[in-house]
Amino acid sequence: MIQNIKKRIFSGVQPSGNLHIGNFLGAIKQWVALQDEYDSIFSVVDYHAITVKYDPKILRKKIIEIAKIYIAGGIDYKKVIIFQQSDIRAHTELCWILNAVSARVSDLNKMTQFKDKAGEGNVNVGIGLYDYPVLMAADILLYNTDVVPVGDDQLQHVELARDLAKRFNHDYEKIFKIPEPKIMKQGARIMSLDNPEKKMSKSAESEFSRIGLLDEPELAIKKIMKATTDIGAKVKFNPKEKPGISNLLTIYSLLANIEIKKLEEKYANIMYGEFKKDLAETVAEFLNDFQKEYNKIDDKQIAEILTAGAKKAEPIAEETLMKVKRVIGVK
Ligand code: AQP
Repeated sequence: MIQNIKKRIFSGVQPSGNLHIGNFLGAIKQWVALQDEYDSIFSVVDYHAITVKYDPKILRKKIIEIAKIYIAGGIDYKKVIIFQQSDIRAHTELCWILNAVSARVSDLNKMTQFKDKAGEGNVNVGIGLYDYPVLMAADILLYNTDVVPVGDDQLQHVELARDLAKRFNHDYEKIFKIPEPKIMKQGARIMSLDNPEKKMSKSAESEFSRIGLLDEPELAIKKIMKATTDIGAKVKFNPKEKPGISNLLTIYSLLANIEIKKLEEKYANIMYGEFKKDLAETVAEFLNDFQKEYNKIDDKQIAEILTAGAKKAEPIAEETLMKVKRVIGVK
C-alpha cells in the first residue's frame, strides 16, 4: 500500500520586540493556510532573539507571547508541533558543525539583513548576529524540511540553508533534504507606515512605523491616519510611484479579503483621508477579533504546549544530528 506522506514545513518567529501585522501577513497567515496540507513544525526561535540587544527580564514573557500569537492567529496546536528552539540542543550543535565544515565567511558577508542590522562595516556587534543565518539553516535542516514559508526578507537566509545543505551533502554524504522557500504573492513585504521604502520591522525605532498585533485598536487607528502617503490624491496600486498608498492597499486587501482592483474601483474618486479612515476601521476590527482570541489563551497552557512540542520535535532533530555526527567522524 502506498502511504500518502505529507511534505513538511518548518518556520519560526523570533521573540524580539512586538509582533506586527507584517509578521502576521507575511508569515503566520501563510502557515495557517498550509497547516492541513503539510506536516507542520513552528518554532519560537529564542536563540535568534538574543543576537540583538534584549532584556532578559522580559524574554520569557515574549516567548510565551509569540506562541500565544501563533494560536490566536489560527495555528492549531493539536495538529502541528509548536516548540521553543532553545529546548532542543541539536539546533546549536548542528549550527556549530555547519559553521565548522560548511559555512564560509564569504557566504555570511553577503547577507543583507546583517548589514542592515549591524550597519555596513560595523564590527562592534555580536558574532551571533553575523552567524544568525547558520543557526537558521540548522533549524530548517534538522527537520528534513521540504518547504519554508517566510516573508521575503528571509529569502536570502533560506537560500543559504539550501547552499549549506548541498555543500554538506557533496562533501560528506547525502544527509540533508534541500528545502524550498515559499513566499506569499501578496504581503511578503509589508512596508513601514512612516517610511514605505523600508520594510515594517519589530526593531524599527518609531512605534508609528508598525501596527503591533497587540496594539490598542485606538492607537492603531491613529497610526494608520498618520501613515505616509504619496504625492497626488488617487488611490492607485503602484509600488514604484506610490509606495505608501500601495502598502496601505495591500494591508487593506489582505485584512478585508478584498482584491486590490476592487479597492481601487471603490476609492477611485475618493480622497486619501476617507480611504485611510476605512482602512483604520478594518485594522481596528481585525485587532479586536485577534486580541479576543489571544486573551482566551492561558499562559500556563502555552508552557505545556511548548514542552509537549519539544518532546515531539526532539527525536526528529536528534536523528538528523546523529547522522551528521557519524558522517563527520565524531561518532
Ligand atoms: N514587513 C514584513 N512583511 C512581511 N513579512 C515579514 N516578516 C518580517 N517582517 C515582515 C516575516 O515574519 C517572519 C518572522 O520574522 P522574524 O522574527 O524572523 O524577524 P525578521 O524577519 O528579522 O523581521 P522583523 O519583524 O522585522 O524583526 P526584527 O526587527 O527583529 O528583525 C519571517 O518569516 C519574516 O520574513
